[in-house]
Amino acid sequence: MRGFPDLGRTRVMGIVNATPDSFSDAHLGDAVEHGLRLLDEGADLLDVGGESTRPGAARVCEDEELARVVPVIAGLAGRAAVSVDTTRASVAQAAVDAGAVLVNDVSGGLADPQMLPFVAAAGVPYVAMHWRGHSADMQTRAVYDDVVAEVCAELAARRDAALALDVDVVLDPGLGFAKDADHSWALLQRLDALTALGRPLLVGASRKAFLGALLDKPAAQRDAATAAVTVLAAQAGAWAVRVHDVAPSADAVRVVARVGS
Ligand code: PMM
Repeated sequence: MRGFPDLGRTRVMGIVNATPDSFSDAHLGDAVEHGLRLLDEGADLLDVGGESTRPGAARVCEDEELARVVPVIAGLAGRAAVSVDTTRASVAQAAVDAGAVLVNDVSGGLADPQMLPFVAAAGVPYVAMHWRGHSADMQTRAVYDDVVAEVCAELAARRDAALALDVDVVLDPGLGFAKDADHSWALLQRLDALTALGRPLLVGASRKAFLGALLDKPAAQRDAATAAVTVLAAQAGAWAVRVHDVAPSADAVRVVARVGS
């Protein structure tokens, strides 16, 4: 991965949601301070997003998304490796201009045809997540005969589209996106099938509903389960995990690395 030397362990990406309506934690006014706290707790990079992607969420307009993320990225870049969580090429462009070194696109390039050409031209690494449509109605697309095979095939297509433009691409199964709880568990069971796609893997399970459904716990009480998923991801050789509560995952990836995966 260009710009991301091997650390000998899974990276921890700390989530900085510059949104008023994220499902489990929102930081509009204090996003930079929140990001710096996550760095202190051991985050290797910070993922700044301005558009909530929780199931059912309505889209924010481009101007609003830009107004939310650009100042936060500018405030964190230089102090941290920052990624931008966006499906819009225009927002990715403004974020990279403000210092972002990675573009995290939950649509894997499907929402905006300009996204892959932009990251190719900019030469920034790119996360392509498995996606079947915007959050407003994505759960109607949670229909699979074989979720592991279908997610792998759809991600392979996004991988090939990125590689055709020489984009350094990370793949992500998109837990909870157009997936019910059983689909997310099935994918976690088969992280080997995802790493077999031959690209670095990012896993985002943090505080998601499938953890809450298992444990009957609200989002604020799902951090221990999130750390358990971090262990599974690290053991599977994931490149990074994307989490709200950084400290437990920062410890977990070091424990797994010490034992050897
Ligand atoms: N999940 C969310 C947002 N962005 N990006 C990637 N690459 N993978 C994910 O699983 C993912 C993501 C939703 O969670 P949030 O609203 O807490 O940020």
